[in-house]
Amino acid sequence: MSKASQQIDVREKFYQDIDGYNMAPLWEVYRTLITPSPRTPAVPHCWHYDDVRDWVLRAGDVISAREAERRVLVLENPGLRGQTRITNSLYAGLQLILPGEVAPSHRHSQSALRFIIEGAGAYTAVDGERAYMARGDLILTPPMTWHDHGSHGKGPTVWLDGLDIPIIQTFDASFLEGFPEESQPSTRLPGDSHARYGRNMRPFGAAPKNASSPVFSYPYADYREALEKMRVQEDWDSCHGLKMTFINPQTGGPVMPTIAAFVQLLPKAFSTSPYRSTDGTIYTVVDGEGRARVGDKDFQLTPSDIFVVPSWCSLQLEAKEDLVLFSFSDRSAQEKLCLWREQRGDDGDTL
Ligand code: 1HN
Repeated sequence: MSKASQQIDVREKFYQDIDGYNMAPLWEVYRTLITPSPRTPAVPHCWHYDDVRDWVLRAGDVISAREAERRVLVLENPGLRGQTRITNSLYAGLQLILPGEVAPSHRHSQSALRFIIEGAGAYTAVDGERAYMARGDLILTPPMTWHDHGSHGKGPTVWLDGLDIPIIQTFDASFLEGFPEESQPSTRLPGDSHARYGRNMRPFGAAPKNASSPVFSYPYADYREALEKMRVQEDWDSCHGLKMTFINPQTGGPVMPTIAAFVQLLPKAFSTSPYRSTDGTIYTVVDGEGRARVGDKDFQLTPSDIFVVPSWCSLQLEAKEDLVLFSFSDRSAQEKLCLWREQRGDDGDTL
């Protein structure tokens, strides 16, 4: 037997011996743990809304919102099947509420956002205030805020949910409580939080409280108008077009402690330079048509399509028509942990 194979035998025996003591050799896994750049099992993927819409609506035939608590079809990354996640750190799903239904009130440690895809007349109530939903609106339910959903509408309402479930799992820090009643009482008028915090003022004497925004509804009409006003200036970023971060007006920082949300406009025929960053990002098409090249995959984009760009995977976008994209990621958490990095393809780097 060669010296090398003898040594392997000795090692295998050693590993078996220490295994009984719940110990393992670092050197066998070291290079997979600490990599020179991010490696993720998540892969680029696109859920074309035309393909999945019917399944979401058919979920309404198999279970009620009340029984399901939340009637959601989870968008599972093909590289992470069975793990209830779209990236390693974030969960996403498509939730359905039908007329007259209620998704009962609860609160939990997880941060959640909703991006409304279709429907009218549904609402989310957050800590006593209702926000009515329209296509393209962003609604937040920050950690430990009571929230329930309901609909007075005529047809189905569907939205994209984004939560930091895997992050909370990593920290083993999950708490969930049910509200004593199915729907929480309305203790504030709709628009109350916007009146207090959403007009470049804040209540006199009120100090910033925490890392979550006190404004929890960001209507499509507002941000679209802002984008249209700004586009006249034509100061396009070569990697992002015209991109805005939704902020917590108390801090100027991202909307929630772990999740950041963005919207961007690319004018017709605009093509971005490749770009990558450490925050795996979920995008959905608000308006327009185009194409996304994500790593070595190509996605044709039409309204309400959802695609995922894993960490450190390059993204290049093309707008066939004026293209408006909403996106969210864990950038908020990564920046707090001093982890976030980016690389721009227009700096001469090849991505
Ligand atoms: C949740 O609370 C909602 O409030 C949606 O709509 C999806 C997935 C896992 C855990 C809690 C919601 C969720 C969730």
